[in-house]
Amino acid sequence: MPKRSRPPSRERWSPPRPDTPTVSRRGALAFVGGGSLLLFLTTAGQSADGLLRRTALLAPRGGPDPGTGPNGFQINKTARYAGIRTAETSREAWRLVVTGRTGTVRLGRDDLLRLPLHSASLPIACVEGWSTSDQWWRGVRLLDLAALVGHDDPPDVFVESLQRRGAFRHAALRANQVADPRSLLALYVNGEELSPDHGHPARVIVPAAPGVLNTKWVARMTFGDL
Ligand SMILES: Nc1nc2c(c(=O)[nH]1)N[C@H]1C(S)=C(S)[C@@H](COP(=O)(O)O)O[C@H]1N2
Ligand SMILES: [Mo]
Repeated sequence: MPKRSRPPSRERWSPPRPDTPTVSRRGALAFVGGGSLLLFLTTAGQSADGLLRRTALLAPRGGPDPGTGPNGFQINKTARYAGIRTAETSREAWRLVVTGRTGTVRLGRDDLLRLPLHSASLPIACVEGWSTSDQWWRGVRLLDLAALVGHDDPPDVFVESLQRRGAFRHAALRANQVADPRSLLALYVNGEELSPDHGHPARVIVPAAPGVLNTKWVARMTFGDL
């Protein structure tokens, strides 16, 4: 186990949080369509989320319909919930700080776009019990970012978000996850730039891993045991 890795199951130990507004909620509301049940659902606060997740039949999850939401599929935490400010995600302000064996590089969005871009069709599978169908991601391979800082043989990576608080603001990926050519720092999904709620300007997407490892609003990546 790498020093800083966090077991994915940690998600289950954390207290319930209000996922406001989740797409499941919106999907459910669209279905319910009005009346007192709607009022109850919108005012019940934290507990409503669990309730709505159990009424999963109301909000398509998985299967051919990826649900509704920005970029065409559902979200977990919104940018607003995570306290992400547009001033820090703008093209001018945002820099990805990548550290590894040979030092640190700072890459703006335009720098990333000059690197080879690759696509991968991958779902998001949350351990809370929902998953999307495959989404079409496009971005820079994690193994290419590792190579930029001197790791031709990809090591573990510790990924940190712009998000300042919350258990999911960082994640550790194992070397084999970094080495997978489908593992991306995604800049686009489904042919569009990532929406703020899906992690603009950049997020991690890796195959066959719990959604909690797909860190949104990435600010920093540290390769290897430093
Ligand atoms: N920074 C950050 N990244 C995050 C999270 C978060 O709360 N903060 N939630 C994670 C979890 S638990 C899941 S399931 C996915 C959901 O991605 P989506 O909201 O784009 O569907 O994002 C992951 N990345
Ligand atoms: Mo999740």
